Amino acid sequence: MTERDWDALGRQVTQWIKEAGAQLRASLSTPLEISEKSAHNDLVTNMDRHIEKFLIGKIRAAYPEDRIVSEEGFGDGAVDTKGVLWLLDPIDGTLNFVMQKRFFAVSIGIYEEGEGRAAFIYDVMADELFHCICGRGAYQNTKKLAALTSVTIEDSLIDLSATWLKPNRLIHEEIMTEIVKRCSGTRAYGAASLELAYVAAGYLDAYFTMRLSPWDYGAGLILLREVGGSYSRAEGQPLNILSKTSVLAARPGLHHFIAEHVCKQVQGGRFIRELDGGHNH
Ligand code: 2AM
Ligand code: CA
Repeated sequence: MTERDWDALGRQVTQWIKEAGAQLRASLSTPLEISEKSAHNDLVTNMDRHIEKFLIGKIRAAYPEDRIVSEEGFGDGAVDTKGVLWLLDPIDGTLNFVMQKRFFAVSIGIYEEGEGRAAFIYDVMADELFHCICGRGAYQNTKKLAALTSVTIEDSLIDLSATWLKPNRLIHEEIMTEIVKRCSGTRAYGAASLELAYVAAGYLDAYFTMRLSPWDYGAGLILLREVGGSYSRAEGQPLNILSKTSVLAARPGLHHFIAEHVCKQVQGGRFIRELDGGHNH
């Protein structure tokens, strides 16, 4: 196996992702074709499919041996992490794309033999690219991100959707109540890749969600690790990058604190149900 030129790959992917972003911005002034997937708020548009095909075309032409796991199903749908694996979401935050026309991203995470190697998360409307080649530091456009330091629960800003605080089938609605009461504030943006990038950039101290797929978190977790952040499933167990899973991502000490809190709640009889159904294709 020849060693890959990751710097060259970084330049290529940056160019592709910005081109995808330009197409997405242009599409906002034309009518979108929108259809529902699993629910009325789980949408897919013609642009999700178009951008996925566009990026897969570029990846396949440059790296024909690599495999791709992507949301709209034009990838390979890998069942293992052998070789180089691209986790690709053409539009992360499709509901935002459709309803707000902002705060959505193109997300690309690249793993080699299961290890994160490079990540690219492009906030299309802000023209802001969070990126890293592992071992060389993480960046927000040209600004290098600082290593994450610790914070107390009282001084933390936590990203948590209200979905997980009302009755639902995945988590007892009161598990996070104490955390919400003690922290400085909560936020929810509706685009997992950007929310993970915000934890990596220190804009948020933690992100907690019960239901993400590999293409949603693949790039974000790589970026987070590069700045010394921690991540796991909700109760702190290691996360398998090909599974549908809960994700808890945070500054290191805070991650431990929240995971421990969740464990105690579960031991006290409150439930968590992991989807863990593997990827969709
Ligand atoms: P998506 O826009 O690519 O579907 C919304 O809180 C965040 O969770 C988005 O990043 C969204 O990604 C992701 N998500 C994953 N599975 C979802 C689902 N079944 N319904 C809604 N959002 C989902
Ligand atoms: Ca998507």
